[in-house]
Amino acid sequence: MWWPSPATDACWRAAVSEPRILVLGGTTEASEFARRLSDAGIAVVLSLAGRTARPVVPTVDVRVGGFGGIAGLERYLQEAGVTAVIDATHPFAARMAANAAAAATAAAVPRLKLLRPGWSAREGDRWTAWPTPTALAAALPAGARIFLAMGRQDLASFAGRSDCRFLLRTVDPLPAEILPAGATAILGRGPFTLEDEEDLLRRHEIDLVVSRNAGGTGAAAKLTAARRLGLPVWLVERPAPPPGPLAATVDEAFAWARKLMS
Ligand code: 3Y8
Ligand code: NAP
Repeated sequence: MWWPSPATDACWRAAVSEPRILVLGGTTEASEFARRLSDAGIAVVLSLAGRTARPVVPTVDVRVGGFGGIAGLERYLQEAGVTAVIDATHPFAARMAANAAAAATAAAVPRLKLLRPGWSAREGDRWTAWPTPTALAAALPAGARIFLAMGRQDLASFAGRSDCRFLLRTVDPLPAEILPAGATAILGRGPFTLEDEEDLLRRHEIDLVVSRNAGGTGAAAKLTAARRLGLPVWLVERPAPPPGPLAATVDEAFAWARKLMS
């Protein structure tokens, strides 16, 4: 499905009132949702921030990079004739979520947040929830060997804990200067397998797994591996989403989009 430039778009929009959906992506669900819309013959563009060097995305139209704040996104919605926005960004992409809600309101375009449920502890789990990475970092047991599976954005919170030994996982290589002292850095993007996660925790003799409560399946294997090895898991709780309609699954989001277009 081609995605006309705003310049040619005005006349095309005048001719047809074809639905065009903007999916704010960067998650497994966003990619699956965009693929299903495209397979149904609906014009869709999947938007990424450009945080990774080589994103893995479905064969749909993709745009990469920020919009330029709320005003930039509002302008994009109007110029590209977007008829609906699905914010399917990661639960911790709070600024994008807030901007999408404000810009969609300003442009009078319907918006839905596709927000997968958080992970919940089950029998055998030893989980502790924390409100912020800073509070979590301050409470880490001295000298612990920590698997830090939170990417790079909150690394500064752990800089002061040089008494801990960190195993860090990011999608792209980290600049040496932001690596906590004594840390081991590995690369990885989901989805991860249970066997690989268990092997990783054993090989590095991890005492404690630290993550964000991202939910979903792509990064859940480490939690099962921790349970099987009897390891504690500390999770940073997710921020509240902006007010407005929510979908917990791709099916729910698809039904919402279908209803809008009927
Ligand atoms: C650029 C797109 C897929 C999508 C994979 C999902 C799972 C892995 C959970 C761990 C935790 C982490 C991180 C994570 C999750 C999926 C999914 C999800 C956590 C990609 C992607 C982009 C990003 C950005 C990246 C951040 C980082 C966060 C790694 C693509 C792979 C740790 C978040 O190295 C970096 O600079 C990474 C930056 C933002 C958070 C951070 O603070 O560092 N995601 N992740 C998106 C864009 O440009 O808009 O590259 O293909 C998407 C995925 N991230 O099925 O292929 O279901 O969403 N991503 C966290 O939860 O704490 C990994 O390692 O166990
Ligand atoms: P964020 O802090 O909420 O957003 C910061 C700025 O990045 C936004 O204001 C926007 O810039 C730009 N941006 C974010 N997501 C975008 C998207 N999908 N398309 C276009 N621009 C986007 O976001 P973040 O936490 O850095 O996450 C960035 C991306 O990585 C998102 O796509 C998210 O889904 C993905 N991701 C994040 C995490 C995580 O842990 N945060 C995990 C997995 C995937 P402008 O203001 O210029 O528009």
